[in-house]
Amino acid sequence: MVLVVSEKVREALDAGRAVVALESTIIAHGLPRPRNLQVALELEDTVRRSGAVPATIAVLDGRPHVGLDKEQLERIANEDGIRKLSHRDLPLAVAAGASGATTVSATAQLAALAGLRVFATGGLGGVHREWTATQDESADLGLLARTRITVVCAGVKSILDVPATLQRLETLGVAVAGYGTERFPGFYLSDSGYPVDWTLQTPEQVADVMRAQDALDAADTALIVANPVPETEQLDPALHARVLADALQACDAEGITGQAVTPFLLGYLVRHTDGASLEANLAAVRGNVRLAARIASAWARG
Ligand code: PSU
Ligand code: MN
Repeated sequence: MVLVVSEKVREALDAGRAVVALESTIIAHGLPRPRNLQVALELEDTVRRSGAVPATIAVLDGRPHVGLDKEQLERIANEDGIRKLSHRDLPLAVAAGASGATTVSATAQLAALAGLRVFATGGLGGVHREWTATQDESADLGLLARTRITVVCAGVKSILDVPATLQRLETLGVAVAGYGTERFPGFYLSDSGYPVDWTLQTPEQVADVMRAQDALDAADTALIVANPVPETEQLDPALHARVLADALQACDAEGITGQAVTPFLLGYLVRHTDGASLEANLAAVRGNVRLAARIASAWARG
């Protein structure tokens, strides 16, 4: 098999211990250097301190890795030419011997292939505003509609069309639950302005849903656990609204399309909020990683 599973991850899986998958696009393309490497190391540490084994996923020299060591994380954070790989890019990158960071869709696919069940990220991709003109819908959604994995996220990125994304998730049959909230979180914001139909309160309840998914033996779909950033750490909603409107305009004016759209918008927000959006993004990711470790532990306890 072309997949390289690190020894630590392999041992944990064999022993039935908790493992949390982490994506690498946020490191290579979602966060500025040098903060990105610090964050990558910090997130892995958070998983360990929460009693689980971290498995950051990326492709290096054509080999998909589940679990990276420090040098490999450094390559993803600092090497020039690290591509952004969604799941459709994986065979192309493998055959070309290329290196790339994996998005939610590619990470979820590789994690499931390695036998991992719990995955933490910041915000999912989804339906972009202007969808009627661009047809830009993240490949994250389609992949989660056919992959049995639990994704802990702070909702979908607020740069997106949130209600359209929620509708797509419903149409695709992907389960969504708020964690400790009846509101769908808004990535940088605790509340996107839209409700969720289901609320879970404990990691054990999440694990119960995962077991029910398996017991029902229906099509392999994901479970999205939407975990809001604490209100005290969210981005000021008024600032968010103002800068986001400018960012969308700039994206359009500069003719940015395809894979470049999301990194452009996230970068614009960081620069025009004096870094406040970065802090809110990190607060969200940290909370998701901690919760994912607790869910993985509840799942491993059986
Ligand atoms: N969450 C973050 N920052 C990010 C991403 C998620 O906090 O940069 C990445 C994820 O890898 C997600 C990707 O899959 O953005 C979506 O990109 P696109 O819209 O091009 O599908
Ligand atoms: Mn896109």
